[in-house]
Amino acid sequence: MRCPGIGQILAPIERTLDADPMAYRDFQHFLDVLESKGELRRIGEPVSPYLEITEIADRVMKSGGPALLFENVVGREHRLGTPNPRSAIMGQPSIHAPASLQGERAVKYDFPVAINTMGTRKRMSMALSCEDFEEHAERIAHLLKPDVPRGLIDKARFGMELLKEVKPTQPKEVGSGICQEVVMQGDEVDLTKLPILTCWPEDGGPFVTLPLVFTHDPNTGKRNVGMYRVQLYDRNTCGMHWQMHKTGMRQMEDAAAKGQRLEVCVCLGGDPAYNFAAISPLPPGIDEMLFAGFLRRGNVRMVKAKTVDLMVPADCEMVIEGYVDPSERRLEGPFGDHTGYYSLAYDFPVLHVTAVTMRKKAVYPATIVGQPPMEDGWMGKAVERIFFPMIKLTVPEIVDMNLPVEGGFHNIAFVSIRKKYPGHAYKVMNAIWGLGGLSYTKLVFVFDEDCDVQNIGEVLFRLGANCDPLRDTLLSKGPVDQLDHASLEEGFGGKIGFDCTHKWPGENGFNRDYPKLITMSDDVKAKVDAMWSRLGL
Ligand SMILES: Cc1cc2nc3c(=O)[nH]c(=O)nc-3n(C[C@H](O)[C@H](O)[C@H](O)COP(=O)(O)O)c2cc1C
Ligand SMILES: [Mn+2]
Repeated sequence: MRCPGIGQILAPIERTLDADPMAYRDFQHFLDVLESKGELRRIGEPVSPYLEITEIADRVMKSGGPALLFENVVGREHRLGTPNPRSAIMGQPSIHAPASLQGERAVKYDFPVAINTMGTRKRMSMALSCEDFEEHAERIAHLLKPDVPRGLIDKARFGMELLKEVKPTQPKEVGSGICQEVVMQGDEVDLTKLPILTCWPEDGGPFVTLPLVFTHDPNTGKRNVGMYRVQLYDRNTCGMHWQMHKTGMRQMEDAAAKGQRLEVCVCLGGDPAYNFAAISPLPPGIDEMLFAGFLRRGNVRMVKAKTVDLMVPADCEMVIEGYVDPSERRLEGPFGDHTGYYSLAYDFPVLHVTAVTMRKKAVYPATIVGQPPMEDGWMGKAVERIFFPMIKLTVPEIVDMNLPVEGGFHNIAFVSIRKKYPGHAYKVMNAIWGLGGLSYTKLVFVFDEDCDVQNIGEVLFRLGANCDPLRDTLLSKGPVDQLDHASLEEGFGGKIGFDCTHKWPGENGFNRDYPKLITMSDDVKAKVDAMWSRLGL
């Protein structure tokens, strides 16, 4: 009998790996799936992208309602112009929300607006092609900490599992894509034709709120994708809001050092996994499109942009191509932000648009941010859960973690730890202040492992009961979210950690007996468990 060659053994496996992903073909496929599961509502009522979509979406987001597809978007021409930096300061009248709309032309937009597509745990999970987004946390944990395989068969199986997880993640270049069915260049470019939302009354103008901003590192050529809002200034000029700590800003500075412009593609839509990849705090140098491929279990297909040397996902609804000149700045904002306040207007880089490409019958994807909870709260929760295994890799004593949605992404962290030595809580606080996106956290609360940090009632009980503010706090300082309006300076400010663990004898000057938490003994609990059904309670 002839033994099959390795090629023959691998061939069927290769075929399965190359098979079409289970992921969405494109954004409208995702909308179809949402609708078929009763998760999307079409709205035929005429509604304006100027504030009205926000008011409807805000009510629906706050009550855990469905995704919305506004099919009849009408309004007045976009109000554009130089924003007034003072208009977002409390009590100042705004020049952007004139009481009268007289004299402005009515517009019927050609594009439906989709919003709140990821606004519940279920839809955020659907956006990541899974039943619940914890599944991706488990996949990552498995990749990071595989059980050491023993024996040849186990090793081979583990190799196959690894291959299956990693192989489909490489982005793949293709010759054409729906995102370029329609191409507008030069004078044909007119972004005011898009139903870009003016979200809140004091906003400095319309803003693209779900943008996937593609750039290349001018030194290494490596791709970056970040979600940085884009303000519409006029038909082909926009504000580019990459903040001081973000990769887009780094790459623009590197381009400046080389005396170059930085080319940019702002993509909208595509598999919703791209949104998640763009906001993910990936380790430096990890390609967001590779990560998106991992999430959707199928490679992202990329096409060459028309006027810049960048690749964009073929399945996008729309692509705005252009460049940023690092020497140029323009007032950006104010913008009703995820902090729940208007972020004030500041100078930011300017995006000059060279082309807009889109599919025929494109849908415009959007979100709004504002006082939590909002749709982005679920995006943030998914980040917290999916990246938790990576945090545990560096700080393994962390048992669980909760960044409450009310604290924005950066204000508050509740962390439980397996305490093993005096001062352990302080080690963990400092670790958090040194970890990627977590480093912006202003208030860190550290608890013993038996505290359920997902339960705010328990958190408050332990905080109040175990903390002496004089002894059990640590003041520190460091980078904070650039949007934080309360910090000492823009992007820099104070931090405080609370040690809410039980104190050990001698720890940090504690020299009394520490009392025990009241709990019932196990044998009595078991006895009561056994009689419980008879008690009729
Ligand atoms: C809805 C939403 C809007 C965001 N807007 C901005 C923004 O305008 N500017 C910014 O710097 N970061 C913004 N972020 C956060 C970044 O997308 C996030 O920090 C991302 O990880 C940055 O990627 P980078 O590390 O490649 O720069 C936003 C996040 C979300 C969820
Ligand atoms: Mn990045």
